[in-house]
Amino acid sequence: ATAACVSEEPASSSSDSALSGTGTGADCTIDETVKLGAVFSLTEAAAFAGGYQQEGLKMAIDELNAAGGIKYELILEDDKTSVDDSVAAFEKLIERDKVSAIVGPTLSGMAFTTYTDAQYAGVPALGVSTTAEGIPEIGDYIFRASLPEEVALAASIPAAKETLGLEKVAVLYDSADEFTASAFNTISDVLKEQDIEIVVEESFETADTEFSAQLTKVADADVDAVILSALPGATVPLVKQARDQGITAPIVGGNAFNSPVLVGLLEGASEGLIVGGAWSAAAETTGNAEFIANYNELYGRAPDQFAAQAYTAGYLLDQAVRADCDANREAIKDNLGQILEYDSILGPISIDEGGEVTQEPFVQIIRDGEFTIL
Ligand code: 1QQ
Repeated sequence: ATAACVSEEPASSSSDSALSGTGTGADCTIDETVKLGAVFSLTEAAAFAGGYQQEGLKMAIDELNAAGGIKYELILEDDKTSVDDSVAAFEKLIERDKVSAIVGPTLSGMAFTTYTDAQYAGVPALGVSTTAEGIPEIGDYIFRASLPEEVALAASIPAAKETLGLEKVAVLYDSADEFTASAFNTISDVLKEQDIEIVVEESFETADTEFSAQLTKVADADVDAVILSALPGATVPLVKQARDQGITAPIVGGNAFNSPVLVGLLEGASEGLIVGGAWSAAAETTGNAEFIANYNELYGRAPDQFAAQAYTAGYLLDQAVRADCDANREAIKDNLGQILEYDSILGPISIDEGGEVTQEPFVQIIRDGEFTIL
């Protein structure tokens, strides 16, 4: 972000000459191993995304190391979907490992705390799934290669309106999580713009498993669609219970829905779900087919959006390092905010000085258990 938005100025920034090399761009050579940290939720509630993120990022780092000139070492930490563990992981990477930059964490709910620490320490952090409002504004060391939920919903709701002819909808949201609560604000704004009436508005909390009170109101209202802002933990029982209660209305959601794990857990109940997100297996973006094939070969499963974004982050960091052939924190910070139209598997992507990403969202519908572009 611009100086005016910086919440805390970095304490100090030291420069290690061994981390700056010779040559530029593809010809950059750096003698010292460049340490990159990653903090993902590899266990507990957000592991549905963290597992893919670790795989995607590792794959990118291996490819970059094979390309030569710069040797990256990836130091990976599990935050166990907990704010305290996420803070401890950032602290370890910053103080002990002295990494040049950090990728992650998985959830916005953790990023609001960990990014304040990274900003204070002067360590660039690049989010790959932190979609809530206000993330890049935390400071000038904070970036994201993660489609903001606002952008995903601003695409998925109009697309759903066009496909389904929406007039009256129910909005159900998790009011306890920072990402889902922030998305609820966006949903309300987009519905208003689109002249779609909210006839039921109900909230619940992240760990809830029983939704009959909210769903009875939805069933009584005869809505054209249900707009849902939830993490997969609540989405799965909620959608299943909705179908069991005889609610057949299509369900529309954002980034968190763009997950094969979710589709698997929902079984047949995922049919017709409409999702807005950062990546599609069906997108004909540069390198996408090759990425999918290589990923399948390496991990024995298909990648998802979270893998694709983490993979892209590896390349964006490499671009930022190569720009001045300098892997010091300060140089990475300066150059991450100058990425103009990088042609990625997510499509053309840019990151501005304020740390915000610009890319086209993909709206998909789940048909026969598969994501198809709408
Ligand atoms: C956020 C998200 C989550 C759904 C990522 C897994 O978008 O917390 O911002």
